[in-house]
Amino acid sequence: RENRVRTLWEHDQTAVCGWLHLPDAYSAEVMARAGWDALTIDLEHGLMDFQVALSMLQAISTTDVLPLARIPWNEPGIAMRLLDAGCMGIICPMVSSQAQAEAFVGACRYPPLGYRSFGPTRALLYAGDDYAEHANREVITLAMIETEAGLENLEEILAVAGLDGVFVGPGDLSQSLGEGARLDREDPAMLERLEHIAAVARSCGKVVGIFARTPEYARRMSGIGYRFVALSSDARMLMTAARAAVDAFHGT
Ligand code: 3PY
Ligand code: MG
Repeated sequence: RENRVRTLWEHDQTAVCGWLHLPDAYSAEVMARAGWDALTIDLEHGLMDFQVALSMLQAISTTDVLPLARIPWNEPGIAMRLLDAGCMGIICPMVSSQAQAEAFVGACRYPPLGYRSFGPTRALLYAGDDYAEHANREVITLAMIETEAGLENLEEILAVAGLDGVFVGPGDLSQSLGEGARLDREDPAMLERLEHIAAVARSCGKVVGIFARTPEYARRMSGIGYRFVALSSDARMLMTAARAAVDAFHGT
């Protein structure tokens, strides 16, 4: 199967990623038909457990959308299980130091590049019998920059071999900086930081991504070099569309 996200990155184009909080295979399948380049099953703030995440991966793989997951924390066991289940990339929250980035990337790479244990149960079905030969090349690793320390240690984190890039969590980053959990910030202080992160990552030849609430903001980020934009969430989209329909009925 073609890795849509890597193909876009090879052409310096932006991948747009849907975000799954609903713990359900059918809703994942519906989202997979919507034209996203990738879908992230969010095991940090989403409501699914491993069994449901597995059925969501099976639903997503009825399409060529790239299946990714955000792990709940920088813990190798869950990263390895999700990769074995056929996830083609892992987003790790709260990476604040080079050592943390190394631990994360190592969990996602087979030796000699890392310490991932061998046993690609469903990954073999998803990605072919030769999975083990290309997994280290294929699997995407994104470390989240969403703490003050992570921002300070950005260069060291980006220097980790095998890390594909960094992914900004604006809510946590704002909170960590003492500015409250805010998304889609337009203020110069935040835009300057976001431009800095993009410039440093790109100068290291790495990808930079961000979570956005609106397509307008995601496009703006794409315009300043962000090549992976995660947009809203299934639950938020459902709520927005449902509210709009009820409001339209009432004429409000
Ligand atoms: C954040 O904004 O902190 C995120 O993790 C986005 O998902
Ligand atoms: Mg966060």
